Formats: sequence, C-alpha cells, structure tokens
Amino acid sequence: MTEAIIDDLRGFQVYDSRGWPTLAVELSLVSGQAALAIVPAGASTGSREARELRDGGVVHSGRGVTRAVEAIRDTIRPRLLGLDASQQERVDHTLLALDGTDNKSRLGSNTILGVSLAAARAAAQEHHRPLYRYWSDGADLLLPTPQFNVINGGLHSDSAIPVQEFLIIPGGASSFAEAMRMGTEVYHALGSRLARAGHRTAVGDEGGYAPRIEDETQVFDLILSSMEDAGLSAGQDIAIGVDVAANSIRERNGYRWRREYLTADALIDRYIGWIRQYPIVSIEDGLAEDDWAGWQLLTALLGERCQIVGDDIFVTQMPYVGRGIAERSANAVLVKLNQVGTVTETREVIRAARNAGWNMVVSHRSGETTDTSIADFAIAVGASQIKAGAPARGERLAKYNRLLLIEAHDKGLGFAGWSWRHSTTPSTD
Ligand code: 2PG
Ligand code: MG
Repeated sequence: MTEAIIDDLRGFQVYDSRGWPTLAVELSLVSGQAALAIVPAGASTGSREARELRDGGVVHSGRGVTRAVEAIRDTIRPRLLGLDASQQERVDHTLLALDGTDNKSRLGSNTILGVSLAAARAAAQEHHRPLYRYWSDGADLLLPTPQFNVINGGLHSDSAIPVQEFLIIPGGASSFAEAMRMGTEVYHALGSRLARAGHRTAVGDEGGYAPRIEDETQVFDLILSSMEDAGLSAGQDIAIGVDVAANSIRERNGYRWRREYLTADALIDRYIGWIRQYPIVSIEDGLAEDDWAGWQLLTALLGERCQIVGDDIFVTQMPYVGRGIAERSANAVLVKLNQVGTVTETREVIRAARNAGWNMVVSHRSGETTDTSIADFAIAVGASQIKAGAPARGERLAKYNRLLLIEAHDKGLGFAGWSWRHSTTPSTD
C-alpha cells in the first residue's frame, strides 16, 4: 500500500448548526493531498461520554474551542508529522497515549476525533478510494435505512413534548432514493397537517417540527395520517421509531412525564401500550443510562418485536456495550463517533455488536455541520440504519445527499430496507 505520510495538521474554530463553536481539522500529506474533518456536538449527552475540550470562561458561554486548536498545534502535531495516515490504529493509539486519561479529558474527544477523521479522509484520498470503500473491511456493503426525525421534543426544541425524537423509518423502500422520497413526502404532509390544525411549524435542532402538543398519542396519530396522505402503508412501507432520551426525564428512581411521576415499570407499560396501537419498530433510550434493570426488563418484554436501541447507556464505549450484550440490555446500539473519540475504538464497538447479532444505527449529533463522514462510516461498517435528522436543514441533508450520490454512482451496493426488523407484521395483540 502506498504510504500517506502526514506533512501538516491544523485545527480551526468554526461553528455548528446551533451557532456554537466547534473544531475543524485540516490534515495534509507529503503527496499534497489535504483533507478536512469537522466534529459535531450533542445536547442530550450521556454522563459517561468522552469529554470535549472547551475553553470555559465567558466568551461563547465557555464553549470556545481555541484550547483544542492549541492542543493540535502544540501537542498532537509534533507527534503526528511523519506518521502514515493509512495506519489508522497507529494514529489513534498515538492520540490516546498523548491524552493519557480514561475519558479524553486532557486533549478532548472533539480534538481527538477531528484528527482521527481527518487522517482517514486524507488516507482515502491518497489511495483514490471513496471513504466508505477505503473504510470497509470487505463485508457486503449496504446503504443504511434512514431514520428521519420529524418531530423534535425533549432538549432539542421548546415543544415541551417529553419524547425527544419521533422518527419515521421507510424500510419498505427498495432503494435509498425511494426511502428519501417516502421520508420527504411524509415530512411535507406532516407540515401541512400541523399548519391546518393551527400548530406552529417551526422546526427544532434536527429539522423536525416542534409543535406544542400535550399528548404523544396525538403526535403518533398525526404521523400515521401523514403517512396515509403520502399514499404509504404504515407498518409496511414505513414505520415509526422514537428516541425518548430518558436521561432527560429521569427523576430520583423513576421518570418525570409531564405532570406524572412514573416508575420504570409504568414507563415500560406505556411503551407496550404504544406498540399495541402503533407500528413502532424502534425505541431508543426508553430508559435512563443508570437504569440497567429497567433496560433488561424492557428488552425481555419487547425485544422480540421491537428494536431496543441503547445510546446514552452505552455511549459507544466497549465496557458498557459489553455489559449490555452480557445482560441482554438491548438488541441494538446507537453509534456516535464523538461519544468515544476515535475511529479505532468505534470499530471495536461495531465488532462486538456485530458478533452479538445486534443492529447498529450510526448517528449524527444535534449540533452538526456539513461533514458527511458518518454516511460513509455507516456503509463501511455494515450498519443497517443511519439517523441524521429530518429531511430538512443543510447539515442533515448533507449526510442523506451523500448517500444518494453514493447509490447513484456505485451500483454494487444494496439497500438495507427492513432486513434488520424484528417483526415485520404489525402487532395485533
Ligand atoms: C440522540 C442525539 C442525536 P444529541 O440523543 O440520539 O439525535 O442527540 O446529539 O443531542 O445527544
Ligand atoms: Mg439518543
């Protein structure tokens, strides 16, 4: 393999989709190839996520990343110049050794991920391979089924709906392009319905609508009607998913659901009720990150017919994913590169999940940029799904459009569709 020797490396403070500072990393090779990576940031974060390096102080409410830029210049650059960017593990282990902490608190997960991704991009270019092919480990490549977030609640909007994300999942499509058509048609039908019903149609952080609706069953009904408006069969062509992001509603040992206080059992009962009534195929973070017993119960009761996805509980880190596999806490993992920090560590999680027969959903963050690495990553690691927000707003469409263009150019790729679904017939009991 040709070598991709790192010649220069530089960080910059740029801004994300919420107008907060974030880090861009430019990495160039001796050959003259140069690549750029920009890192995202979450709002509903797990407490065990690797730590970002932020400036603190008053400017940008403490969220500046000039210290990350300096860490690249003073600490990382001197050690990385001359290394081969195609040796991803070596690059990543060098970064981890320089950091030397358990949670990346010295250099920051944002700093480390920016460099790790920029190295991968530069190496792919040097080898004249699209990133998803460069990253692939030889498995059959599939375009992931999109999960479009069409209603934003929780910490992602001021809608006051406790559920953070209502997702529509067009797994009955035969191609990614058809999935986009279904997703956008339902999104537009939903916008019209909300407007007709006198709800506001302002959107939240991920491009989904943020209406003020008291009862989540009303949201499910609106989504179902919008699927009908678009001429789609709910449960067959397209289904529903939710990300409850239950960390945000955790209160003492239970959960705060608007005016009610619910135990984990009562919350799980509520989910069972939803699943009986609606074609819901995926529940993410139905319980909080510390509620391991609740997760086990949820998976035992619903895991046969529903995808149970762990995000904040696993934070894309091996010890937690390993425990989840051993304890059957879920049957799918949400994959966010910036929860752990390097491409190499994320791949370890992917390997473990794949060996356990778990589904994988590669995910954006609520604070995003036009960086499209996750689209390529999802294909390369064989993730059956990708979650990148509504089919609206440039930073969300950047990922979906990247997948559309890959599908158009590369006829060797299939589409995941419902291949990952636990039960393909709507439940009637
Ligand atoms: C989530 C993500 C992305 P955030 O909870 O799954 O939708 O949100 O980036 O705010 O953690
Ligand atoms: Mg989540």
